[in-house]
Amino acid sequence: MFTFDEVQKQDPEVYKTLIGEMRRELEGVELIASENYVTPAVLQALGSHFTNKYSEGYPGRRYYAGQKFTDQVETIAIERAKALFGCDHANVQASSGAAANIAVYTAWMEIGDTILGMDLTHGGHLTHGAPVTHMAKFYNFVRYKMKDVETGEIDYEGLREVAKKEKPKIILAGFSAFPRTIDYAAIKSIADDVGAIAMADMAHIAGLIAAGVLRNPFDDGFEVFTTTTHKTLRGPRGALIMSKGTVGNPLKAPEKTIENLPTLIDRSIFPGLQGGPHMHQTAAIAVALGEAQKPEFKAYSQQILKNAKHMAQQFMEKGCKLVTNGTDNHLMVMDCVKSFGINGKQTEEIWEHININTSKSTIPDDENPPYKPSGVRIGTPAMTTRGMKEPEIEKLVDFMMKAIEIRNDDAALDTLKGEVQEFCCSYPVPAIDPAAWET
Ligand code: DSN
Repeated sequence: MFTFDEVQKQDPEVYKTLIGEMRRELEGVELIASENYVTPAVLQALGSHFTNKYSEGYPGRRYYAGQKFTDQVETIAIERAKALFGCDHANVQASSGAAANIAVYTAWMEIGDTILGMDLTHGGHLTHGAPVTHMAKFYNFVRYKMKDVETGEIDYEGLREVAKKEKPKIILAGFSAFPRTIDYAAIKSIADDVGAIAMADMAHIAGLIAAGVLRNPFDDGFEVFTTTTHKTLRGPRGALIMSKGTVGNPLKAPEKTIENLPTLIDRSIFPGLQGGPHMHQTAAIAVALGEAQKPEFKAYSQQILKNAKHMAQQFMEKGCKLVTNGTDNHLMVMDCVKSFGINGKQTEEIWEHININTSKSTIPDDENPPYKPSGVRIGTPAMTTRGMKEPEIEKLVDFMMKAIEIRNDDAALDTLKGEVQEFCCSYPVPAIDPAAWET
């Protein structure tokens, strides 16, 4: 059993929050597309003594003494990432996804350079140039969109024309709320046409790519691939930056060539952006990448996709409107205004009332603001980790549709919440045992 007995003795105030979170996770349904539950092994590595260590630099070239085991564990993480994704180099030190993306931008571009990325309301990510980010002040982000929001098709020929006009240094393929597949070969050919590098931010689907159930952008010639490690990859919070090229001496600033990308990226993370890497996080990433190499992870990833497709189908059969009318990956975006006549925030709150967590989301060219957008994003990775398959997915959809129907009756919602709780408690969460709070 995973316990916090030392925290309990020393700090009851914090202990209450740790137990509260464990209990919330077990008693609720997690449909936030970017969340997952780590295994006990990942959690133990994350809680390890590596948190005590400063390790600026990279294996074999550190600025502090005492790096025998940090070097070993970071090398394990790097080699596993390279083997899983099929690349020449992996940097495993970025503290999270935003830092990973910023490190690539600063490695490859000069201030004022242009980057093409997907529009936020069409599924792109904040770090792909949303005007509220600091990066949007330093670089010229030009956004592209879906050509047809009913199918999710991207206008690649339109993108080629924009690229010819804007002359970007990077063309970015990636998303946090796009339910369809991207034609990486088309993006790569546009990048080649205009002398840009092709960069993939696969944070949401990296686990599915590692498992071989979704296409790998490296197979279409992409030069750089960033991802967080805590979504479908089911590791701790953290990130990977992977690239083509040859690792050089990180102490010397190299020329900006594709061959030098590994060194440019390593230098961009440290000393460019971060100081001491989080070695406990690196150890946990190494463990998670080891798990992702196992056949069970492929079966898990296949089931994520089946569950998402089934859930999308169920919602649509019940009259809900999904952006692009379905999904090819682990997530879907529901237009709540069209489905229920209420916005995404209201929908999220109704489902939260019955212990089902989703995340409000903009829909393409949303007329509503991001804090009260028209949609909700729903994903299946976490509940698939708990062993749910198609029949359980149907039950979840029934709970959600029922909640919408009885949304104005708090007492009825409370009763439904009890049913949800009872249902999901029979699907264990790794490393959570009710005995932790029952004793
Ligand atoms: N917050 C993550 C997500 O939910 O997609 C991405 O940064």
